[in-house]
Amino acid sequence: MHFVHRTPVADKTIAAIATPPGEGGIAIIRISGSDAIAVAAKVFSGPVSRFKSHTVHFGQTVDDTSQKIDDVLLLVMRAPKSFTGEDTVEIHCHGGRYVSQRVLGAVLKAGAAPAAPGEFSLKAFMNGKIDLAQAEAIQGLIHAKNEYAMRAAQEQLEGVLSHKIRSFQQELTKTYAILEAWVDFPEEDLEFAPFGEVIKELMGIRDTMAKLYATFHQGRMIQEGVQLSLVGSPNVGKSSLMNALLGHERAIVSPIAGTTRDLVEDDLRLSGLHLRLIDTAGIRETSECIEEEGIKRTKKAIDRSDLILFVLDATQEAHDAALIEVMPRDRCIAVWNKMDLIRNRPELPLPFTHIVEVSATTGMGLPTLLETIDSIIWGQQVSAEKDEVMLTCYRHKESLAAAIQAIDKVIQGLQTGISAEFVTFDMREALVELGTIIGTDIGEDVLTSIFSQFCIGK
Ligand SMILES: Nc1nc2c(ncn2[C@@H]2O[C@H](COP(=O)(O)OP(=O)(O)OP(=O)(O)O)[C@@H](O)[C@H]2O)c(=O)[nH]1
Ligand SMILES: [Mg+2]
Repeated sequence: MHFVHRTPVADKTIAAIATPPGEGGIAIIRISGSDAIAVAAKVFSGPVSRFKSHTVHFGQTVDDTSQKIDDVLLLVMRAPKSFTGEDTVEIHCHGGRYVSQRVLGAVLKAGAAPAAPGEFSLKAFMNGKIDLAQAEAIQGLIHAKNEYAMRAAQEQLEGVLSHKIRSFQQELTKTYAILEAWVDFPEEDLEFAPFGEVIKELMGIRDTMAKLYATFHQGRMIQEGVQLSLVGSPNVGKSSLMNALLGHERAIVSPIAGTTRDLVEDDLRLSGLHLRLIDTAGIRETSECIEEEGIKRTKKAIDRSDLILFVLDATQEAHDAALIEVMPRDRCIAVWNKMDLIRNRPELPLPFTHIVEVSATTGMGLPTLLETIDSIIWGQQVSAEKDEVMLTCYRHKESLAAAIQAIDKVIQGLQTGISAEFVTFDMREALVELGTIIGTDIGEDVLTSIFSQFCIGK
């Protein structure tokens, strides 16, 4: 079993503009590698090689003809106390695109290679400063759209997820060793590890892993936002409700049934979360091709929605029973609209847990609707565990699922008395899958694909 990082890539001094493109107060050019100090010395007016680690210096950057480019601040961070674990120099220049490109140009001319996307983080990973899950958390942090996404990414960066994965690895390794002993000494009476105990232990670990797995849906919603679709028959007031929730006239509203033909999308923030609202075409039997296409899109939107507001017109007696039937019950709120026009809504039994009465016109009932949305997103079980570590990355989820599956096979194998060799094979599989999450057992191709999704300069 090898839980060690691979050997670092061939040492190469790299440089990139680490700040976003465009104009700003300052831009930062980052240089990392064993030649970082020497490269910086060639483009800076002061004696960089004599600068102490973690100090800041004012001076000028110059090109290879000693022409001044810009007044800058230069930061030196010597190995191993830097993000990458290598000698690192940061040059803070004025934030114009041209100025920063000129400084970077001088740095490259002085001997640094242009950094590939994510190469600084890759170096940090290769040098053992962070593991893979932590490296990915940096991306999560950069792309965080809300408070929860930021917190989840920070926890992952601090190693909370990695710690959990490592504890799974450690516990499974113990069992793996016992299984190996069974393979090597099948005739021995292994009293130190009764069969039933081993199975019980494995089931316990499996359950904890499954709990972590279950956080993915929540984690993804936090990370990417919640998709919320407004669905219903024509003219029930879906577009009106969309506009009322947004607080502005986003979608066209009219008394003509079939007004909305395409999906209309907009963003809404709700208690720190990012909601993607989608207004859809009213669903009804139709022979008109444009409307038919709209309805097809509506059905797709239902499939990819985290939550659906199923809107019903409270002034109508007849409702589409077939539509009610196909609504996914576990993620649907029935919304009786136009309650300003009548006193009591129809006595229609609906198969949904959440039923709310509103008026898109007067705004009545909207606060209750928002509270209901909020409570479903956070769910009873989740609000209690808001601080628990959460899976936010698809790659981690896939690996964890594969690990759980492998453990299931181990448990099954033990229960049916399959040969110990097969069981240890599956056990090894589970450990490898866990390893891929934090990067202890991972191929170069996977690494390249992960880090290439990073921004240049990170
Ligand atoms: N009185 C009242 N009228 C409403 C309310 N909500 C919507 N309406 C009216 O109902 C009609 C249809 O509203 P829309 O929002 O266009 O309905 P829709 O569900 O988007 O309709 P389609 O896009 O055709 O499927 C419009 O005339 C709205 O003004 C409400 O809460 N109260
Ligand atoms: Mg509409």
